[in-house]
Amino acid sequence: MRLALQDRLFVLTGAGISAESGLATFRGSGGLWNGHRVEEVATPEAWDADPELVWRFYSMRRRDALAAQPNAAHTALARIEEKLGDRFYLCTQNVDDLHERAGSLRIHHMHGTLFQSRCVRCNKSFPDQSFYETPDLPTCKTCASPIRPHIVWFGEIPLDMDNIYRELDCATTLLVVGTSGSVYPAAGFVDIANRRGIRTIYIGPEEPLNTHAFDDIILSPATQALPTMIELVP
Ligand code: BJW
Ligand code: ZN
Repeated sequence: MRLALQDRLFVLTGAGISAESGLATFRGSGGLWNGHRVEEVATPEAWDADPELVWRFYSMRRRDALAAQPNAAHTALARIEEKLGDRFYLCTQNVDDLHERAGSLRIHHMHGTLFQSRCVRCNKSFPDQSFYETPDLPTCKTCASPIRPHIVWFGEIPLDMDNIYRELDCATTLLVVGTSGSVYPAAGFVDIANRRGIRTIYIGPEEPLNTHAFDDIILSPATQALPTMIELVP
């Protein structure tokens, strides 16, 4: 992936980039949590049926993310951003904060963030690192409605799609790292890139579902492939 001075890089990351930091992927060996598939805990229906279960899931995710450290792949992307400045844009599906802790600045969490919550009625998000693991769930100080994780569940619209599409529209290379290509709209970014005729590259140890859509597939863990790319960026 040698870049020229005028190139603009759009990076999409998924759970695979945090796998080597010890955070479980969604569709990796056996799925995720206490026998629950992600579709059972990451939906508005799950929230309506059992908010306590959903909060226990996200409390565990907060605990795991707080204990994890950024790895060489997160750091490599931050180094590439240092070189490219505003010609770099990182869109992550991940809700952990490992990209930020590695130094990434131009980053957007399209599926929300673990360390914010919001009132279901007022809709205003706020920083929150608490664990809610008892039936005594949090409520809004203003309107007393339930507080939910600031996460985009299935059937909800990912955050700030307009800006994502604007960035995709002016990118010259799309680099996708560690995502199975099974969840839309992120899995469709490569099709948008192809319609624009820009270069598309995938990095991960196994082929994603949309593998046919990429120009190049680098079958390698992110911590091995990404650090070697720093020198290819002017
Ligand atoms: C490594 C590695 C290493 C391992 N190095 N790599 C039918 C057709 C098309 C679409 C739909 C449909 N029915 C419904 C839909 C829409 C739906 C959808 O896509 N469903 C599919 C299941 C089909 N999507 C939605 O509902 C989305 N909203 C939407 O579409 O709104 C409409 C709209 C869109 C746009 C504009 C206007 C309107 C919302 C999706 C929300 C997803 N939410 C979740 C959970 C919340 C976050 C959380 O709790 O963390 O987000 S689901 C879960 O999947 C999570 C992830 O961000 C997301 C993607 O998973 P990811 O990252 O790909 O992880 P894995 O586990 O699948 O893959 C890991 C990869 O890493 C693997 O490939 C490994 O090989 C690799 N790997 N080690 C590099 N060391
Ligand atoms: Zn409220």
